[in-house]
Amino acid sequence: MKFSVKLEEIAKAIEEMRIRGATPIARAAAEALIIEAEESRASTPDEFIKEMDGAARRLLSTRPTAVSLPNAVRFIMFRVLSAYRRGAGLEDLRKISIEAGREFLRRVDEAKKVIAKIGSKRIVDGDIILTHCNSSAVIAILTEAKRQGKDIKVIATETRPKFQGRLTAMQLAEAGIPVTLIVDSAARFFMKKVDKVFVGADAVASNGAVVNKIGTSMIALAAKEARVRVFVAAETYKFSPETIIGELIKIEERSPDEVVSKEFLERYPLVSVRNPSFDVTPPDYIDLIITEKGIIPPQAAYLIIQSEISEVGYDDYMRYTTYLEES
Ligand code: RI2
Repeated sequence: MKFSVKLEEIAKAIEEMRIRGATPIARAAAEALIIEAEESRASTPDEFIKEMDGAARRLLSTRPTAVSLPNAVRFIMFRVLSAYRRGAGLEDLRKISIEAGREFLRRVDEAKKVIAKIGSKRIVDGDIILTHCNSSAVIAILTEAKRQGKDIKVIATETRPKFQGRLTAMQLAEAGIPVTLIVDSAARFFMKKVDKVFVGADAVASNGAVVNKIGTSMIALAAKEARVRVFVAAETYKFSPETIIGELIKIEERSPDEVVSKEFLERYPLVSVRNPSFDVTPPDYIDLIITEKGIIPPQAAYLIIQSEISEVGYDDYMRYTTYLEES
């Protein structure tokens, strides 16, 4: 076996969406790599790297769209691989992996707090806010606004086919925020009553396009028509470095079983089902992106990616991806 049973369990949970949401997925990946390093029985640096690499690849194979996942893996693996190339010993490699994982988790938690603070400033007393799917970043912003004493109401789409909108409704209700749950196709019907749209992101491209739960782009379209502003809450680790060299973000397509039963499809062989999990909202339909580094217009996404990369240097940042492609 190339990696541990525990890592396989986490990978399966991500695949089956028992762990879901771009940030929880990234956190789980970092935690999985920490556990792998802590519990590794490798007896040489080569063995250790092989095991960590196997673990990283398994995690990367789980869900293709949320860029937070490869960014988490890359954050840890390029540090480990750089140390390996410098000739670090087994215990140093283990320590570096664990420390890098913990550092990533610290950044994630800090980013969430800062985004909640910055985002909540955009909400005023009496706002009716529409949200789609279940974004932990958006929930953090809304609950922070409530904590500040702002009287807000939320309209939450149920988010077919997995109904993550019900989670949103539950979480907001628990925070004391009144929520109206609507079917996805009612978004335009209610848009006249909405003051602001807040959604999360699974990935942000260098041109400011936002990849988020399927249906987001239709909501953004309806919001533009109704002159309602659209805010996207996205930590900087959701920005895709590959998009600056023209790579496209892969849109996950999930099983038809999430939409209709197997029996239905067997009974009607002429019926097929398509189930893309995400869509792309062009930058023209987004007013602002809220990151932990500040609020930016979508057109400034390129600068966020550049500053992320320049923290460590482009070559190092890309090294792990290149490494994967080479081997
Ligand atoms: P946070 C989710 O994807 C939704 O699309 C949500 O908007 C996005 O991740 C961001 O979530 P899925 O895993 O990182 O439900 O803000 O397919 O929690």
